[in-house]
Amino acid sequence: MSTPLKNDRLLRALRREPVDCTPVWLMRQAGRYLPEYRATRKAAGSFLAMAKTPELACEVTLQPLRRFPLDAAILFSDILTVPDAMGLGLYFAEGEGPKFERPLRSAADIAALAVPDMETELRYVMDAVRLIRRELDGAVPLIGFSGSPWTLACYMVEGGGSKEWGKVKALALNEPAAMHRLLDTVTDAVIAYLGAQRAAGAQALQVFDTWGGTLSPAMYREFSLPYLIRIARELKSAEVPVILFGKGNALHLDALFASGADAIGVDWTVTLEDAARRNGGRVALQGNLDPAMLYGSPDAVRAQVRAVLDSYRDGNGGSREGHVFNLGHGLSPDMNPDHVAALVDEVHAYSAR
Ligand code: 1CP
Repeated sequence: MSTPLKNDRLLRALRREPVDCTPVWLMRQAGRYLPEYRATRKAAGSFLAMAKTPELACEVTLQPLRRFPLDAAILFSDILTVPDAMGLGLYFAEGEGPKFERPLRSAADIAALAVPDMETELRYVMDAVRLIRRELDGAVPLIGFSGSPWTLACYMVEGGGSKEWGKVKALALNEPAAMHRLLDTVTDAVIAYLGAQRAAGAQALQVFDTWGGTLSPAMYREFSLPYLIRIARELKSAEVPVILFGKGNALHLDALFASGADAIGVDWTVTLEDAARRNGGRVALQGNLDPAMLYGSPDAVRAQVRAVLDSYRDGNGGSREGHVFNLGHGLSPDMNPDHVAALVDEVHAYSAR
């Protein structure tokens, strides 16, 4: 368990310590853009069978690392495992994305929710973390993750993905006490879930607030931010850094920098120069290449990578320390693995000091 890391760039950058080059990992680095992922998924029969079988989750976690010299592995799982374990019944309708059999429909549904037991109901996740750590054998750190309370509540109330998130926003407006009760229970579950992943061997933790940016500023400050802050504070530790990623969080960076998290992940709607300047060296920054840039040629991808690296340096007093390179959101199934290879190579080559 305590094998020293052969590559600790990610953890050093998250602590804002010097590194030989900027570390890089990619959101959804395991996924359908890789033919080997599609083959494993086909053999498993479904996404959920893959996620719930530790050997398969381990296999797909390691697939992108065999292709690219990435500086971290991210647990292959999903944010919706937690509501599934809370009894909502996660399933995937073919070609439709995740859905719940029993979405939350009333204050009574919310009052009946309980924090699941991590080593029974979510044991398959913890077993996957332990197995991946063993298989990685210290090559790179393993990142564990969870959805943010607001983002999980979105799916739990809607029963699936949505364009408008009308049901969950109506609940927040019409029954704010019930909404806060839901967010409180989910926050307890997220803290227990991330704490259990850490105990099982996760070496960094990321919270995905994918839908926080759909809220108006006042609603974000009421329904997303306070719960992110509670997670960051309660999981604060010297060894295992916490990254808060939020799509569309640019408006709230000052509050996030003061949240207690070790690092803030940003999307591409803010320049890293601006974000780094506002940060003033308080936390590490992660991001923020627009994933659509991967549709460009490998040379175009390389130029965009250099621009992101330089933007961070320009806002950080001329220094590249404290930056973890990533996309501003996840890779898509139709992206070309050769372009991903160019991205990873350029990050390391151009940022080498
Ligand atoms: O068909 C398939 O093979 C399933 C596609 C898929 C994959 C590859 C889903 C269903 N989940 C995942 C894996 C996944 N999900 C990871 C693996 C680790 C990695 O990054 O390599 C992670 C971190 C997630 C997290 C996740 N799931 C988020 C937050 C991050 C983000 O992308 O914003 C969200 C919102 C989900 C919900 C979800 N699960 C799956 C899909 C297709 C979705 C999105 C649905 C929607 O758009 O509402």
